Order: sequence, then structure tokens, then C-alpha cells
Amino acid sequence: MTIWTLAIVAFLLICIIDAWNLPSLRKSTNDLESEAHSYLVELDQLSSQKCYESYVAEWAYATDINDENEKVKLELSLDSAKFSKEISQNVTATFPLWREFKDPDLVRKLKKITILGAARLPDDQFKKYAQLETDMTKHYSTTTICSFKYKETCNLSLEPELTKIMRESRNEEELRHVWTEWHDKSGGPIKQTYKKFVEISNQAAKLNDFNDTGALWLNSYESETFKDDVEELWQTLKPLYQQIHAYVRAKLRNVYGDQFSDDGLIPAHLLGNMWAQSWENIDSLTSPYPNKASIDVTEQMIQQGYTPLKMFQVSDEFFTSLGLIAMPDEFWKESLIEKPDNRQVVCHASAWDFCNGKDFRIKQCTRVTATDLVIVHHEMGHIQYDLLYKDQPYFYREGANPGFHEAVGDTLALSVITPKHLKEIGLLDESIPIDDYETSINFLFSMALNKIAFLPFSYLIDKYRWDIYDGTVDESQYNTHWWRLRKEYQGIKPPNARSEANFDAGAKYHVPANVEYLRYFVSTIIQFQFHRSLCIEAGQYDPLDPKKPLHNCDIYRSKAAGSKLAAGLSMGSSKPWPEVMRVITGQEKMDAYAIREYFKPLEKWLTAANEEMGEIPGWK
Ligand code: X8Z
Ligand code: ZN
Repeated sequence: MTIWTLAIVAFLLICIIDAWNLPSLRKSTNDLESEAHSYLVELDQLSSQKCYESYVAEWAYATDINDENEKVKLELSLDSAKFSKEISQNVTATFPLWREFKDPDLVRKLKKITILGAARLPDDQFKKYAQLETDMTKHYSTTTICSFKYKETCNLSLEPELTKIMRESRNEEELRHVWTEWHDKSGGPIKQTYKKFVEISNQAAKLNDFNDTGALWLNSYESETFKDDVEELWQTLKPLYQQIHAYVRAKLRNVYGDQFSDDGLIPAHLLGNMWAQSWENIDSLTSPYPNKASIDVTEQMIQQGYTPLKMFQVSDEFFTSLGLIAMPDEFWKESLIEKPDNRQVVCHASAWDFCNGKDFRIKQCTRVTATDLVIVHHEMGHIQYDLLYKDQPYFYREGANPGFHEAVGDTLALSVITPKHLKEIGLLDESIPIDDYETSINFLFSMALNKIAFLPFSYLIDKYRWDIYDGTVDESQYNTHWWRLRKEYQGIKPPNARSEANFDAGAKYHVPANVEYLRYFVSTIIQFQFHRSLCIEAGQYDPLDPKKPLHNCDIYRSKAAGSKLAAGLSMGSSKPWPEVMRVITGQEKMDAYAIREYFKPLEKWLTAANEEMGEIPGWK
């Protein structure tokens, strides 16, 4: 025997021994599946614990931005990423053929374990990634600008001062100042950081076997056709958006005439909101029947001495009236519902599930306004969802898709803000007539300023990021592309010249904070589907009865509606979202029928009003 033959024999022996040791070859599939089951049960406890630890550190930082809290938060998030990586590697090493397991539920869980996002990065790269994200969010949360009226006052924050000016000021120069300063100071300085962030984020996506981060985000919707489905929904609703855009443009032209040219675009600083994302704050300038009594309850809330706490109690009462779960004691004890004045915090509202089945909190710099009352319900919807699926296995404790999580509180809020309900809870005077046609149109109009105006914005933010992540657009075009989409989809333009020295997308929280945004578009569509179905369940809406239109429905106190919603939400992500959708609505698809049905009387009214004014919907 030559030395070569010996070497080959030895090599073959090693291979045979190795193969014998490979559990997948040694054990039957049934054995392996039951082993995987046990591993997952064991993991549940450990994962919850890790998750709890990292959220405690993250909460400490978000509610008190300082260097020490930042350091601890970053350490804990690295620790948590290492843990996720380790368990995912364990799964692939121990069960290399897990994709071929017979139990679809087991495969679903293992799939969730092996898609790690940024945690898949090597440790040093993960550290960079987390540091960049933290730097950008910190910059956003701590940016201040100088006042327009009092030039030496330079400590105005987004919440509450700038939001209030954008909401209330009708002084074009002041609005322009605030808009420009905020965009220049919050967005511009993070442009280079964002570019680096995009690179590392894409590396992570590739390590997870996705082409880029946009593809990784879309994966949560579990549908090959999702992008096309969303585009189709937008095309269905675009005519309605164009009607409201044209009507608002005509009304604003009467107020700020010299700001408009014949391109048909609306200047972005005149719409009552820093990002022109929803326009309800210019209701008083644009209302169809301005002589009718106002249905904005902000004044009433102030007069009645509402506090942030009272707003959360009112919301809790609505949830429990449906037979849903009351907020636990820990929630009331630990939440932060007012902006503290002794430290810096991440003011952007958020809801937190600490993964231990006990600790659930909201962080919100709540103001006593009707808009914030809706945001309170929005955040409470997140916690309600967390509570409903808290007994699911760890990897199913999430929304059926990200849009579902955003839709829960908004669905309830569609009832809460009906004039009928506001009367019932004493926020609208009993003597105000609400059943007449003109008040209905006013109400639907204010809802459209919120929901319909939001559609193109909630779509374009991720269209923009998809284009960046897949390389269609590079850093030399970051700002140009942003305004290309803002113009194309929203029909708006910046109040002054912008250049590539600016990074205006970075002036919106979810870009520096790296939060996917398509979820809000999806939510806006499906919350009307949920509302319609729950309203039928509550006997509050009858498609055949003109006296019971969808927009008047209030599901308050309907246990039937509550239990239908709970049945779907308590499934968490244990089943693909169409199945959850079927439980709640009886249908498996997202569709625009319900939202169109809701706004039908307004669409008719707007079309006629624009025609009468000779205002042609659309822009150049
Ligand atoms: O970010 C939020 C919530 C937290 S999930 C306050 N929203 C989006 C935004 O503020 O841009 C709710 C509506 C859209
Ligand atoms: Zn939300």
C-alpha cells in the first residue's frame, strides 16, 4: 500500500465516522423533530430572559439619554445579538435539515429563529451598526432650534414646541423658519452616518440570505406579491387622494396665495405637520362647512381639566368595555406618559413589551390634544396586542405582520372619535347636532385629512429606502430622490431650495431610528377592514341601511366585537397573516373596499366641490 492509498483510506474512514456522528443521519426524523420541540421549549425561557434584560437597558436609555445608559444599552444589545446568533447556529448545526421537518409549526418557529437581521453580523460589525443607529436617534431626539419670534431662545424641541407651532401657527414666515431649521439641523448632519448605516445594514441582510435590507423588511409580510399588492392599493386610492389634495390646495391658496405657482404642488410647510404626513391640523382653514359647530375636542379636553393620565384611563376604559384586557398595575406604575423636564428622552411615542408577561409600558410625551388622544389609543393598541399573545411561544409573540400591530389602536380610535362617541364620553356638547349631512361631511373631511393624506407619505418612505438599499439610488442622490418621491406621490414641494447638503428624509424619526414604515400604510388599509367587520359584529353598521353608515359606527361596549378581535390577535404570528385576517374580517386579503366605503359620501362631495371651483386634481 502506498502512502497515498493509506491517506485515502484514512480520509474515507473519517468521513464515515463523521457521517455517523451527524445527528441528522443517525436519528430518525421523528426523533429529531421531538428533540427540536424540546429545544424550543427550553429556549423559550432563556430568550424571554435575554429579551427582558436588553429592554430594561434600552428603556433606561430612552427615558434618560446619557453616556452611562448608552454604554449599558449597547452592551446589552450586543449580548442579546450574540445570544440570537448562538441559538440560530445551534439550530443549523443540530438540525441541518430542519426545513424538511414534517411539522409545519416547527418549521415556522425554526425559520423565525434563523432570520436574525442585524444580529447576524460579526460582533465588531454589530457594534458599529448599533452605535450608528444610536447616534442617529440621539441626534434626532436632542435636536433643538431657535425661535422665530424670540431669536435668542434656542432650545425649542420637536415635542412639544415645534409640533405646536406647525399645528397652530398661520404665519407663513414662522412656519417656513421652523420647517427649514428642523430639516437642516436634524436631517443634514446625519447624512454620512446614514450612508455608513445603509452599508452595514445591507451586509447584515446578505448574511441572512436576502439581497438587501428592503428585501429583508418585506419578508415579514410573507408574500411574494406584497410590493405589487401595495402598489395596486395605492392606485385604487390615488384618485381620492388627488381630490382631497386639490380641494386643500384651493383652500390654502386663499390663505397663502403667493406661496403657490401653477405646478399644482402644495408647499410642505403649510399643512399643519412637520412632514406633511397628516393634515388634520389645518381643518379649521379647509373645513367644507366652516359655520357648523366644530367637532375638534381639544378645547373641551383642556376645559375639562384632562391630563395625560386621564387620557390613558379613557382609552383603557374603551378597551375593557369591549371585554378586552385592562392594563396591568405595572403598566400604570412604570410607563412614562409625560415629558420630564430634568433630562433628555426619546420623545417619539412607543409601546414596550418586556417579554416577561408582566411588564408592559408606554413612553409618550403626551399633550392634551385630540390628536394625542388618538395616539394614546394607538399606543394602547400595541400593548393590548402584546397582552393578548403573551401566552404564545416566544417566537410567536409579535404581530401577524408589522401592519397588524399598528392597526389595533387605530381601529378602536375610529369608533372613539365619532361625534356620537365623543358625546357619550362628554367631550362634545349634547346640544351640537351631529346627524345632519353637513356635519357628516365635515367629520369625514377631517378624517380624510388624517387618513387619506397619510397614504402616499406612508408608502413613499419605504419606497425611498427600498431604492437606497437596493442601490438604485446612491448617496449623491439621497435628497434629490426624496423630493422626487415627495412630489410624485404627495404632490408637495419644499418651501425653499434643497440640495445634497441636506438630508430631509433624516428629519423623520423612523429613518434615523431605522423603523420600517410600510407598516403604517398597511395599517391604514386594514384598520378600515377591521372596523367594518367589528361594526357588523356590533350591529352598528349595515351595508344595506343608509341610516347606519360605516363612518358613524361606534363599537363601544360590544363584547361580540371585542371577542372577534381578540380571537385574531391572540394568535400572534403563529399563522400567516391572511389566516388572522380571516378570523377578524372573514376575508384573507388586504383590500381598499372598506376604506372607500367609509369615505364614499366625501369622495362624491369633493369631486363636486372641485368641479364647481374649477380645481383640477393632480399636479405637474
Ligand atoms: O410612529 C408612530 C407611533 C409609534 S408606532 C407614534 N406613528 C407613525 C408616525 O408618527 O409617523 C403612528 C402614525 C404614524
Ligand atoms: Zn405604532
